[in-house]
Amino acid sequence: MTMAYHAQMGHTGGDLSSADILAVLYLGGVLRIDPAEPQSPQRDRFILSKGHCSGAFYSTLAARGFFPLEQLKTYMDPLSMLNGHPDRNRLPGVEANTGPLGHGLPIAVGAALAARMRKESWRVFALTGDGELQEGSNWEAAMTAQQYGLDNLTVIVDRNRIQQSDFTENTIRMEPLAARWSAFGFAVDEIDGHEADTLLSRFAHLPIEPGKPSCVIARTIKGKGVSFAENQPAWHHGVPTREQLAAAAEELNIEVGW
Ligand SMILES: Cc1ncc(C[n+]2csc(CCOP(=O)(O)OP(=O)(O)O)c2C)c(N)n1
Ligand SMILES: [Mg+2]
Repeated sequence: MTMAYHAQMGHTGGDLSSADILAVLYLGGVLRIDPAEPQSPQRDRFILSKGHCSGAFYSTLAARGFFPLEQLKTYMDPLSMLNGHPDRNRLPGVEANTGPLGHGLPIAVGAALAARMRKESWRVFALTGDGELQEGSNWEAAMTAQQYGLDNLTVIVDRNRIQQSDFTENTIRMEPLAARWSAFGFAVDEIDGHEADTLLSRFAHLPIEPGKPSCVIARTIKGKGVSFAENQPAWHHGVPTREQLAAAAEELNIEVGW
């Protein structure tokens, strides 16, 4: 919220819906990564397919030690390493340039297939939005993952039920989402995307089913943690006023960063 306030841009709703998932993956010890060696060949690959939620992603990478927290102040500045959408050529820890929806999962499937062909044990995780899944390319990628039995791949869906301007079910209906993933050959689990323990124990036991790619549908709330932003389509790219930033910090019981 502080970054969006200073940049006067951002995708705060989806940042907040995915923050707990990102925190568990990066700070809960799920991803086998080392910020001191971001290009280690054996690392797990995480791809933020919903690349517009770079604010939450950069905060998480900084908290994990990929770059100094201080650098978050450059969010969206001209020539900053912290673009509105992640850039792997600029920022350590970023595996793929994302932002155009529907591209991250296809890249993740290619990476998982590469690991399989090389007989490597690293794993691939992709975090997608639920509106994003209206892009047909995701389902082409899903069919490919099924074809090759890529059980080294986990798709996490941030199921906040809101896309850019409205609820998903008013736009292009996504349900029955779990049944769809299952029909596309994935082993599926649907869990609370804000419960750290639930997320941790789910990610500690992957794949969900040997021989199949995994899909974790994380039920989330867009704008989670900030009452006036929760479940409000307008907060998809909402930018707080100084007063709203202060109110959000008070609700979250944290200091405004700067
Ligand atoms: C191909 C493409 N079309 C449109 C956009 C503009 N856009 C950015 S975010 C967004 C909505 C995404 O909704 P969802 O996937 O549900 O993300 P979340 O709710 O997690 O923010 C849209 C349409 C885009 N980034 N890429
Ligand atoms: Mg959404």
